[in-house]
Amino acid sequence: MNPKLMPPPRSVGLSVEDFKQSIAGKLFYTLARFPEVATRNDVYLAVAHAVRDRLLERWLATAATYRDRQSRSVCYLSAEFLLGPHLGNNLLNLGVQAEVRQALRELGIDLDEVLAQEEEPGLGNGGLGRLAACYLDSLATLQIPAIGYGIRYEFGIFDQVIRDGWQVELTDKWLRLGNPWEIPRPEIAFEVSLGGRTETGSDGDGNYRVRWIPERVVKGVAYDTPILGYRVNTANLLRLWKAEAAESFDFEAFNQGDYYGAVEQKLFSENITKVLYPNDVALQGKQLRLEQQYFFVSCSLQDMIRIYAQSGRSIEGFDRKYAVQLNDTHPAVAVAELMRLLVDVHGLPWERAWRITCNSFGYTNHTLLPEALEKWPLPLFQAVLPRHLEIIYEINRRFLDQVRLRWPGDQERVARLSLIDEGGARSVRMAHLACVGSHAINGVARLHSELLKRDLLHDFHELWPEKFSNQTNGVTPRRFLALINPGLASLLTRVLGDSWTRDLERLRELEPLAEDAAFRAEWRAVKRANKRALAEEVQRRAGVQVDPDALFDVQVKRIHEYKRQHLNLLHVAALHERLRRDPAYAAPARCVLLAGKAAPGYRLAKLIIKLVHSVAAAVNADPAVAGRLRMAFLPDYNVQNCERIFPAADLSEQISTAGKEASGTGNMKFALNGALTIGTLDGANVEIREEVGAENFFLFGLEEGEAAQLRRDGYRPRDFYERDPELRLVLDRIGSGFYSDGEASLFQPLVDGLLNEDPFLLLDDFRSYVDRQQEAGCAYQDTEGWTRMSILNVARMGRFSSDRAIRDYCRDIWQVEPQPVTLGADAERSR
Ligand code: F58
Repeated sequence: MNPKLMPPPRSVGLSVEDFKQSIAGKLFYTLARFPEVATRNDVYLAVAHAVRDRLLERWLATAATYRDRQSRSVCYLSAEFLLGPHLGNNLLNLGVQAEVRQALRELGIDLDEVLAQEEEPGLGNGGLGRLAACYLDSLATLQIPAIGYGIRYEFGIFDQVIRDGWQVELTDKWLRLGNPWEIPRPEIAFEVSLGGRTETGSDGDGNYRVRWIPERVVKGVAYDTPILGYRVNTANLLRLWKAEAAESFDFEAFNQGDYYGAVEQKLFSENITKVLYPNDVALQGKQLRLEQQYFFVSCSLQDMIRIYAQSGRSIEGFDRKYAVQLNDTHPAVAVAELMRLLVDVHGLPWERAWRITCNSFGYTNHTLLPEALEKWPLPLFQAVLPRHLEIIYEINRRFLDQVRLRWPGDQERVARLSLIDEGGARSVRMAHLACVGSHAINGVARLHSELLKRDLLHDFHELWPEKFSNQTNGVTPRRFLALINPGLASLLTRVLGDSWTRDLERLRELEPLAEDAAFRAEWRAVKRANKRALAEEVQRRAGVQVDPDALFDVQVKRIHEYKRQHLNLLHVAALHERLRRDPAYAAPARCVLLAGKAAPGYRLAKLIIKLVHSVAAAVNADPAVAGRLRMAFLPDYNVQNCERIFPAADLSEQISTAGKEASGTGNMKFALNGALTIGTLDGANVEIREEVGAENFFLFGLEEGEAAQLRRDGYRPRDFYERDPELRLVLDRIGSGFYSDGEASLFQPLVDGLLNEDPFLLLDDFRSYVDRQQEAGCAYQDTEGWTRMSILNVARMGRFSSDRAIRDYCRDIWQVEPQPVTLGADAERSR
């Protein structure tokens, strides 16, 4: 760069005065607004742009550092990144919260109002997308060269509103008021082919070549968002692709002057990145979804090759330059696409291309549920990606030769391992493609990784045990503690210093303080203030008044049968009845809170939301339990709304059927904010309980092995109903219209499902759950004891930082090293 064109350092300084000047300047020169007519959104945009300038400086320095050092980089391929609001997080990571608050105060503006103005990018469904966002935060904080690659959906996860207790979905128009955090890069664009057919022939040297003659071509344009690490100069890149019509595609020739046809083509092209599929588990084989996956994967791989080519090195070193991680199977078509690029486009022989491909990829599995495993019907795959299907057949042919060598004559094994499912309607198994094309395969919690090896990927594990590892999930302590719980954060910093934000194991030094009565009182005061803030929000957003001194019993996550929100409801109904019958019943006042979205086509999940509202209405209106039991559903659970929830919870509900939740990450966010867990031995709960100590965790329910045994023996849920009068009473009530103004049929499908099949074993676990809930209630009444447990929970959560997870990925799978970034001397001086 011409040094005369460098921005003057003061324009990106970090003092109060610098920010005042920048914000006023942005309002005028970027947004073209006089202060008198500026709306709240204008002010938000001005602040965001001022902060973004500071990120850009670090981002450019980071890019220059990586380029000069030719660093090995992580490329994290994910169809979802659930980032949450940027502004607050960037202020925290930049270390300028106080300065910007002060600058705004001097300008007569309240920072909290500005923060509330931001519309979050909801480009993910839940845990998987949020994990990707936590990992980006940790990669930048640990100064690891990394690029996140994904899709710039025009409409993210729908907004949830509740009408008459039912979920209604509204489109998420998150870009409506502009997105100041992204930088469009029209010059970084790639063509992506779709459909058509292939032709074989030979090149000038007589080599066999395949040519793909596509039916359609779309263009992917890069939109970049800087991801700043915590108190470091590293700002990594999140590059999301938007689909546009390809200019080079000759519409005139194809459409013979059909102008409207050409415009229609444009619309079809843009459709690819229009909307996020809002399903959290069950996948439908929709053509557009396959197109989305291929589109972003192809753009990303072409971009990696472009960046690498700038170093002037040969494509053969691709796998030394990049560690490419597949976040579940959604980007797994990358295995075939990299082969196509290396063989068809760059002319490498198959064997060399295959070695590069396998060395490059790692695959993370996030689910064991059969309905979530991606399979594409062959005719659909053939229609969208004809060349890739050929490549997959060739990968499969060579792979199955290996299988036959290892297990001669074992035809069943061959059928089980094949990339093609031949049973019924034939389909491509994406998890198998990911396993065969990766050198590393991991689950996301210890139990999950064991079950992967034992069940879902058993044959792959027998074949390649060395590929498998476990990488237990983690969450970023910056957003999920420092940012959302400033009260607790400042207490921690006062007693531990501030290093815990980067070294979460430091929390262990809290342990002795659990015995300090004065500290416990401070701890409670923080929790109490957080509960008061949540109580106000519950009143405002759900219209339910709750007492901040009650036990806050909270379950927030996607609504799904395996997560068993309805088990929670069975407990509430049981507790309701106990309190009605026995006014002296020994239990603290309890406030049960739920939140979460249901997939729009998932009828039973939507019925569970309706039941939450119906039970809440009955409980909240019953004078017999006034002041003792309350219940509310907070609509539109998202990253922003969780901010008030985790810091205020006393009891965290992690009650999935053992063996069904791969890890969970909400469980970590609650515990890190001082909630105790009531939970099953599922996902990462197992490891959380190990860390915090069995005596500080309310365990209930069958273990995974017992659940499997019960199913094998023939599970009869109705026996439990008949044997347990309390269970019978609550199920009868739900099924008889007690909670639905006498409309008995409303919840009948739910009750029938439980009595006849109960695939998630609620009725079996009900008794132990209710008993543990009662214990938790009693424990809460021992205020000092509860506080002690809360402190110990937080003190022992260090392991669940996403920093630990990322360090482990770097060591075990990626082999990448930190590359610290320094800012130019001028910029350093302006700090
Ligand atoms: C989640 N998966 C797991 N999938 O359910 C959870 O246990 C785990 O903690 C988390 O991943 C992170 O590892 C999940 O969120 C999705 O949302 C997919 C989105 C795309 C369609 C299929 C589900």
